Amino acid sequence: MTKKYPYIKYEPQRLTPEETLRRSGEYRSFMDRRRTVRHFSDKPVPGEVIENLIMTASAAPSGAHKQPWTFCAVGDPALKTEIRKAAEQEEFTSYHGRMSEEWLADLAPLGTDWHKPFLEIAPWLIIVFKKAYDILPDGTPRKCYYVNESVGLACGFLLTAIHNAGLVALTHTPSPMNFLQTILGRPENERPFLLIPVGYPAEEVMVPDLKRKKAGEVIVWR
Ligand code: IYR
Repeated sequence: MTKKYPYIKYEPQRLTPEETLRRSGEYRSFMDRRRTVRHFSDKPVPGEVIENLIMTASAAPSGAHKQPWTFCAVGDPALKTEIRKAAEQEEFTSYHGRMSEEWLADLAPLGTDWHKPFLEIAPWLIIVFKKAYDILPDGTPRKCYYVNESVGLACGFLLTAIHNAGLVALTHTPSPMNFLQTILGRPENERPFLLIPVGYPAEEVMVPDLKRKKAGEVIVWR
């Protein structure tokens, strides 16, 4: 069979039903232990680890396989300080008027405010950019599809990889975050999507006492 766009053979894992049940349960417990963490250690994390995490994220599916993402890995202390200053400026304005009373009340249990020390303490900041469109080497613009869905999936892969590596992360969304495009010198087609500090957890870590929804609240069987 000749095809214009040939397929290659794929060898998926083939598990017994027992293995499938066991592994799905183990992974459920493993992921249930993941928590968003705001208290980082400044213990270094090798760039090689960060590359592994990012390339795991980059293995996510994407619309028409456009892989419409760029991950900026920031380890330079001066750049982290610059990002912290700019983020805190925006966050100060948000917490003092831009966010609604309802929003502030919803955030109260999380104990967040405009101070963002983790942006300097965490050894790495991964800034995920989404590509609104692609630019070919000759400058021609090319469309990307389902960009938010694709980049959201990549971020999900990234968070699970971080958890699997014994590291912690925070999905931080300073808003608005156009300053990241400027500070990091990214091109016009790249828009900041998520800022993810990554590192080892601090000696003592406190997290809010949140409850996850039960199966009956999130699953509808038909
Ligand atoms: N971006 C702000 C506010 C914030 C918003 C949501 I929605 C959160 O779940 C947590 C925080 C901040 O990072 O503090």
